[in-house]
Formats: sequence, C-alpha cells, structure tokens
Amino acid sequence: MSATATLLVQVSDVNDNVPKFSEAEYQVEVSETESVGKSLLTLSALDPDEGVNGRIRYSLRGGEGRFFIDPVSGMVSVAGPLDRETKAEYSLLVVAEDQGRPARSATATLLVQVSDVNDNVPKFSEAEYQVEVSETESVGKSLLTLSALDPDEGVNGRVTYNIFQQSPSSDPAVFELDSSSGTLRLVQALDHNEVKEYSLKVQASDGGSPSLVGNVFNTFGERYASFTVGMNSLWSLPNTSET
Ligand SMILES: [Ca+2]
Ligand SMILES: [Ca+2]
Ligand SMILES: [Ca+2]
Ligand SMILES: [Ca+2]
Repeated sequence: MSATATLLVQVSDVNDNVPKFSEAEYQVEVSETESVGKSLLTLSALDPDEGVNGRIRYSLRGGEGRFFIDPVSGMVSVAGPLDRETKAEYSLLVVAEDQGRPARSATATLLVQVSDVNDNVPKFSEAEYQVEVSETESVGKSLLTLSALDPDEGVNGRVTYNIFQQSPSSDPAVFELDSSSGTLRLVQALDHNEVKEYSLKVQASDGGSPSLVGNVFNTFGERYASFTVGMNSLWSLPNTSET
C-alpha cells in the first residue's frame, strides 16, 4: 500500500526591500499667488515586494502646512497660501513607507522655490511729509528725500518717483523730483508774496508689468505722500521791503 500526499510549500514574501525614490532630491517652482489645491509634481518610489510589503504610502515633513502629498499617488499640491516676501524657499522631507511589518521607509528632499509676483505696492515711509523752505533758498537746493519701500524682487520692487499733482500749479516747474533717488529739489526761485504753500502729491511706482502705482486707488492712503512745502516769509529782513 502506498499513499501519496501533496505538499504545498508556500514561499512567503519577506519585507526585504526598502522603497526607493527615483531621485534623491526633487525641485519645483511655484508662483507665490498659486491657488490652494494646485498640483505641483508627482513623486514616486518603487518597492518590488509583494502585497503590503510593497505598498507605499507617502508623507511630508516640514513645509509649515503649505504643501500636501497624496499618500497613495505621491502627488504634491499647494495646501496653504504662499508669500515670497515672507518665505521664498521650502525644504521638505518626503517619506515613502511600505506597509510591511515592520515597515521600511526611504526619504528624499523636495525643494520648493516660490517665485515672485508683483503683489506689493510701493509704500512711503510717511503718509505725509512737510518741509519749510525760505523764499530766499537757492535754486538747486535739495529739500527732502522721499523713500518708498517695495519688498518685491528685482524690477517688481524697483521704485521710481514722480510728482503727480501740484497745487497751485506752476509753469515752469518750481520743484523737481529725482525719479530714482526720490530727492526733491527747488528749481525755481520762490516768492512768498505769490504762493505761501505748495501741496504736492507724489507717486511711487514699481517696475513690474503692469506697474503698481498709487494714482488709481485712493483707498490706499499710504501710496501717496502728500507733500506740503510751506514758505517762510522773510518780510522782516532788509532788502525784501515790498508791499
Ligand atoms: Ca518593502
Ligand atoms: Ca507676496
Ligand atoms: Ca511691487
Ligand atoms: Ca511679490
């Protein structure tokens, strides 16, 4: 008599493979005005093990909640508002972990560069400047240097100045504003009998396209520097005895 029996030998998979990213470091650029939910790139790691031993789940470390990775697909997207002026670069750690027991994991670096958008209007250091000038002040004299700040990058933050409005008006010009330095100069002799006070509206524009300037939206008061030039009367001095 003999009997046969079938012996089934099952070779069970051992979680002996660590997930492997296609790159050690990934880079991506995103505009600072990109909307939440926008997909940036898909990261992928491979794990040749079977079943749960090869089933990868992705996660992110760092990034201050501004980025999200889909745990299954590895797609990275924007999860919060960005501002290049606050933070221009994020370095995140991406983790790929299989579901074996124990689990094995690998990491890669994801560098996110936040690119600039011209989203800041030049802002004057003061809402109003005042200067008093003697009517005998010599032509060519620098009266004041205005300064407006614009934290954007490159031309988006390069400020130029001009006189937007002057009251009362004058022809030829009494004042000249250096467009790049913001220095206001006297270019005509003053006469206190004619005009006692000039009021200038000065504008600061950046070099972005389109350029952001202060002449359209009155609600942003800080875009203007209302500029008053008051003149001393020197009537009490000798040689200015008119009237
Ligand atoms: Ca594995
Ligand atoms: Ca910004
Ligand atoms: Ca700007
Ligand atoms: Ca900006």
